[in-house]
Formats: sequence, structure tokens, C-alpha cells
Amino acid sequence: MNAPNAADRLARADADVKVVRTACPHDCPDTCGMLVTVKDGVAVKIQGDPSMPFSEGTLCTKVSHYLERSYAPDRLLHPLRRSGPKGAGEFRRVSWDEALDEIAARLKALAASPEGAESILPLNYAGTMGMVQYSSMDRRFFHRLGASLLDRTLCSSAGKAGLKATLGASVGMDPERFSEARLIILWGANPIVSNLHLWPRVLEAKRRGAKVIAIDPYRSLSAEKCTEHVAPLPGTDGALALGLMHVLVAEDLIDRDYIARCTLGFGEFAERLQQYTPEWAARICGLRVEEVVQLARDYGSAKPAAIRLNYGMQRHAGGGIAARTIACLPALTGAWRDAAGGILLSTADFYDFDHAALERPDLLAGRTPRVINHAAIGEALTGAQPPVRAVIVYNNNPVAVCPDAEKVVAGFKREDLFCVVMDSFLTDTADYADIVLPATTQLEHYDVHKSYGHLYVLANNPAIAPVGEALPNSEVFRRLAARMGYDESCFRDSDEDICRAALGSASPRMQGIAWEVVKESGWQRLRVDERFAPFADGGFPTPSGKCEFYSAWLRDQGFDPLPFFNPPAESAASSPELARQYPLAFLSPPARNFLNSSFANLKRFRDQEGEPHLEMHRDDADARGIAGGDRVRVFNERGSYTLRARVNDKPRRGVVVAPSVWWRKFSPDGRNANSVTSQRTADLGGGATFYDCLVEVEKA
Ligand SMILES: Nc1nc2c(c(=O)[nH]1)N[C@H]1C(S)=C(S)[C@@H](COP(=O)(O)OP(=O)(O)OC[C@H]3O[C@@H](n4cnc5c(=O)[nH]c(N)nc54)[C@H](O)[C@@H]3O)O[C@H]1N2
Ligand SMILES: Nc1nc2c(c(=O)[nH]1)N[C@H]1C(S)=C(S)[C@@H](COP(=O)(O)OP(=O)(O)OC[C@H]3O[C@@H](n4cnc5c(=O)[nH]c(N)nc54)[C@H](O)[C@@H]3O)O[C@H]1N2
Ligand SMILES: [Mo]
Repeated sequence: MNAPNAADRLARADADVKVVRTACPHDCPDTCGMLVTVKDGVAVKIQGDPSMPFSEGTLCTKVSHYLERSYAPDRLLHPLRRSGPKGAGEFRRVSWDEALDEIAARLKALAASPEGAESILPLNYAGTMGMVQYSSMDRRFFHRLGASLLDRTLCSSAGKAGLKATLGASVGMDPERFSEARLIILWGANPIVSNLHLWPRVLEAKRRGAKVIAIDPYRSLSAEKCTEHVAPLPGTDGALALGLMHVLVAEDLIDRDYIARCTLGFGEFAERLQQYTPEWAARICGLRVEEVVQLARDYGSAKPAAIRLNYGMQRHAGGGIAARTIACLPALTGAWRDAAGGILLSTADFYDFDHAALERPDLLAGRTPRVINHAAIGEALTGAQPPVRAVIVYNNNPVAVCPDAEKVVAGFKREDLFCVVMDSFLTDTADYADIVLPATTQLEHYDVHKSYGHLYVLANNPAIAPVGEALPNSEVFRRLAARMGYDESCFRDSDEDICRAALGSASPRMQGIAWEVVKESGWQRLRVDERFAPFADGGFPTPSGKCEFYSAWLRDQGFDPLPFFNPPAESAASSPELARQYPLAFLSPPARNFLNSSFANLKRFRDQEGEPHLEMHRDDADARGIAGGDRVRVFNERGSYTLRARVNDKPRRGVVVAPSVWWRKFSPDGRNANSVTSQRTADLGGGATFYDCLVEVEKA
């Protein structure tokens, strides 16, 4: 049990005041523990739970104002029915019964039609990452219905598949050990913005003398504060890793004992590496040869060395193989031997939550519905056969966040598409809905959370009653299931039943972690050592149990079983013709004051971000007659949008950066970064390739 903490002290001090243990629901590796103070049924204060070891009582700039989100003046309070043209955002109030009766009738009719239930598509992602509201009653409902399945590829699936090839699963080093590392590489990672609670650990390591190196085409807020910044061309990280490994082997900076005991395929791999000289890597990456060699020597000689890889680098056509290649590094040098060494992209697969109990895929009863890729939803909504006739959108704002937005909008505009959007706000997507259903925020429902950036299970207790007539996703699907006549008992589970089911696995790491306990304490660490060094002696979750330089899993899918360089689809080297027309690489990474498109509707956060802006290198701006403060138009064959130029030399030459994701309706010309991004998918996992995107920029 956790020691008595601020929650208990506060509660004792004032008997009328209740302090509720909650968890941050957002799609962020930090999954913070939070305390919400409630007075007379109103949440009056939100703070980090000081007892929670990873987030240590601090919240980010966004979630420290979460109460403003829950009580926002533009919260949706009632179900709505469309009264104007699609996209106009004109609605009239209806009752829950009216809304749900109509949805059930439409779904029943589609399921009974010749096209069947596959004409229905759930569109949901990670607006909340709690198991109850993200993947439980909803999945059961759609499995029972036999709807099309959604492949959720918007964020991490290429990198996940890359890790699976090399390490066996989405597993990595414990972020709490970063403070003890002697060298830290922030590889396509900007923790000050997107992984805030790792940052104090990076600073602590730096204070103790560690070198901290950022690898990023953009001098991000974090890169600015590192000891060194290496800025490769976007999408060339795999080549950089191969060049580093060439030097490590050539200069014998490798751990032969670890390699012999804990890795597979070193002989063939070492032979392959011979061709990837530092000269070759430097040419591909647009770096100096000395930069590559020095980085290899730094990495090979500092012990322990920790790599924080983030998902930015895998949003490219070659992103999956790149992540797989980079993940080979710590096994080559034996960095895994130490708890403060290794690589961290995700910790998600250390959690053995019972997903089958949550999602009940058995309700498909042998049916195998088609699978639709979330990253190519524009294509699916405009061209799939048989057509998609109905979409149920929740935890997702596809019109703002999916690539090739003009195609996405064309899909959502279809008069014959029945569209339901469940959200707390009238998003860019909700404007196209036939029926809008008001959703609870994290203060108003139960949930249980894992994390992809630490090793704790967290509970979320409801702090306040739902605002207006809002309902949790789970309750909406419970009520819809009843209307559809689904009588399996799982459709009557309460939210707490679902939390219990999530934690029901018998796996050793889940021992002693039970809903009744975590609900009281707010958090519990997985059953792993305090100084968790997961692969100190191998034991990787791969088929061989070793770190796989040679992957039979990739070979069986028709890929090269050894690491290789898979170039981006849009770059001067890989598509010179295209690059002559559109010479600038366009990156649209997370804005500090938004969480994907969440929070971007609230004035406080928009004010903090200023306005949609494009950061440019002076040479690129000069060549186009652009000065800081000018309105500029970013365009390519897919679309265009306008924003304000900031000439600051933070992106490397040839790269432009537009912090995202702004809502279209809060942008100058009603469009955003995704007007230019593409639906092309990555080499592995069907992943989205938001940052593999060439554009031209001109003065507007
Ligand atoms: N404040 C805030 N926090 C967030 C989010 C947010 O929107 N706002 N989003 C959350 C989500 S959904 C996710 S997935 C996570 C992680 O989100 P990520 O998208 O990984 O974001 P960052 O960690 O900011 O890393 C992005 C960095 O990668 C760089 N980059 C882009 N392309 C390349 C490349 O080819 N090579 C290299 N080396 N670097 C490249 C960008 O310039 C940027 O600085 O963050 C989460 N946290
Ligand atoms: N150009 C560009 N596009 C990107 C990215 C980028 O870096 N650049 N990043 C990509 C990445 S990494 C990701 S993860 C995706 C994220 O894409 P999404 O998962 O769609 O994330 P959000 O934009 O935050 O939208 C989530 C929506 O869910 C709603 N929501 C939150 N909680 C609940 C709930 O309990 N119930 C219901 N019904 N709704 C809820 C929120 O109000 C919000 O409108 O975007 C991707 N798109
Ligand atoms: Mo993401």
C-alpha cells in the first residue's frame, strides 16, 4: 500500500471536501496520477498525486487546467440532431431515447441489408486511453454486430511492429532509471513537450555529467537544452543507426559476451553492416562523417547508455524498419545489462491486461469482417466496396487528425453516410454528424489505465456527476446493445466489473494488482524489480528469446530478415521528380499546449500557441522572399493551407515545421496540416506517415 498522502491529509482537514484519486486519460506516455478536490459536488482543484512515483505530483500545462475542459462553456450537454447541411454544425436538441432509438434502427437496417453489418464502421482512437472508455463495451458491441474492424494505425503501429521484430514486443527500459544514465540519446523525441516527466530525469543525468544528445531534424525545445544536437534529414534514422553500428563493430565497441548469449544472427548482421560505412550514412542523412563517427564512439563508450526513441521518427514510409534497426543498438553494446541502459519506445506490453475479457472478440462467432486502415480513412469513406454506410465516431477527431484531410472531408460530406459522433465538444468531425452524443470527461466516469511510458497501473474514480446529460462511452454502448436485443451478460457489466476484468490475468507481473486495491491507492507498480533491468540476461519476448538481429518473423512476411535502410517515400533522394516541385520536408509534430487536437478548442491553449505557424530556416525563407510574420501558403498535390511564418533556423535547411494539431475551424482558412499529409502507409504495421511529406511554401 502507498503511504498516506496529500489526498488523505486534505480529506481529514475538511470533512465537507472530498479528494478523489484519478488518472490522466490522454494519449501521452506519462499517464499521470491526479487528485481532484470536490466541494459540494463541484470539482474545485486538480493537482498531480505527489505519491505517484513517475509523475511526482506535477501536471503538464494542459491537464493542470483540466477543470476548465470539463466545465468549458462549449461542453456538449445534450444529444443533438442535425438540422443544417453536413459540415455546417447546425443542430437541434433531442432526447437520449430519440437519439439512441434512431441509431439502433439505422444499424439494424444496415445489418439486415444485403451489404450487411460490414457497412458499419467504428472510428475511434485514443481521446481517452482508459480501458473502459477506450476498448471494452464498444468493442463487444461492434464484435457482436459484425461491423468492419478498424486497424488503429494513426500513431504507433509501424514502430510497434519494428520493436516486435527486434525485441519481441512493445517493451523497453524503465524511464525512472534515466537519471542514472551516463549518455542519453533523445531520438526523434521532444520530452519537454510530449513526455514531460522524463525531462527532470534527463536533467538529473546531465547534472551528474551525462552527455545528452538529440537526434532530430528540428531544434526542438528539448534539443535546444541538450549537450549536442544531430539533425539528420527526416526519415533517414535507419541509415544513421546502420552507420553507427558499422563503426561500433569496426572499432570493437561491442559486447561480445552479451551478443553471444542474448542475440540472434550476429554473424550475418556484422557482414551486412560492412556496406553501411559512416560515409554512406552521412550522405543519406545529410550529416558530416565526423558526426556519425563521434556519435558511435559516444554511444559505444558510455555505460550505461539510454535511448529515448519516440514515435516521430516512425511516421515515415520506412518507419517500421527504422525502429527495428535502432532497437538493435543496445544489444550490440550490451547496454541492457544495466537498469539505466537500453532503449525505450514503449512499455505497453509489460502490462498483461486481459484484453480478450475486455473486448470479447469471441462475439464475432467465426465471422471475419473486413479490416479498414485508420490512416487511409479518406480512401475508405470515398471508395471502399461495399461502401461504408455508417460511422460511429468516439475518442477521435478524424476530420482534424487523419491524413489527406480533403479526402476525409469528402467522405464525411456524403449525404448517404450515417454519422454518429460521441464527444464532449463540437469538433471538426462533429460538424458532419447526423447525431451528436455528449460524452463525459475523465472527472465523470470510472476507468483503469496502463501506460506506454512507465510501469504503473492507475485507477480513475469519478469525481463529479456527469455534466449536463453526458454519458460515458460504455453506457452508450450498453444502452445501444439493449436496443439491439443483445442479451449476452457481458452487455450488462458495470464499469467497475470491466475494471476488475481488465486486471484479471494470472501473469506474474500482474500479481497482487486488483481493482479494489488500485481504486483506493490510485496506482500500483507492476510486479517488477525496483531496479528493473528487463533484458540484463536476455529473455526477450521474441520467438528465440533473444534480441533478433535476424528476424524470421519479418522474413516470413516477405521482408529482408536483416536490418536495412528503407528510405522515405517523399525526399530528394527517393523521389527527385516530386522534390523538384515540392522541395521542403514538412513536419507537423505535437504542439506543447495541445494534445493532438484535444484542448485546441479552448481559448487558453490557443492563446498560448499563438496561431497556426510554420517554422523555417532563414535560407529557405530568403529563397522565397518570406520574412518572419508573413502569411504563407503550404501546398502540394494533396492540398494547401495558410499559416504564419516564423523564421528561426530551428528546422534544418530544407525542413519546415508546423506544430499541430489545430482544429480546421479555428484556423485562418478552415484547414490544417493534414490538408497536405498523405494516406500512404509505412512499411510495417500499416502505420500512418504524417511526417513523410514534401511541400512548397509561398507568400500568401
Ligand atoms: N504536448 C503534447 N504532448 C503529447 C502529444 C501532443 O500532441 N502534445 N501527443 C502525444 C502522442 S499521441 C504521442 S504519439 C507522443 C509522442 O509523440 P511524437 O510525435 O513522437 O512527438 P515528440 O516526442 O514531440 O517527437 C516528435 C519529434 O520528432 C521529430 N521528428 C520528426 N520526423 C523525424 C525523423 O524522421 N527523425 C527524427 N530523428 N526525428 C523526427 C520532430 O521534429 C519532433 O521534434 O506524444 C504525446 N504527448
Ligand atoms: N498532422 C498530424 N496529424 C496527426 C499527428 C501529428 O503529429 N501530425 N499525430 C497523430 C497521432 S500520434 C495521434 S495519436 C492521433 C490522435 O488522434 P485522436 O485520437 O483523434 O486524438 P484527439 O485529436 O485528441 O481527439 C480525441 C477526441 O476524443 C475526445 N474524447 C476524449 N475522451 C473521450 C471520451 O471519454 N469519450 C468520447 N466519446 N470522446 C472522448 C476528445 O474530446 C477529442 O475530440 O493524431 C494523429 N494526427
Ligand atoms: Mo500518438
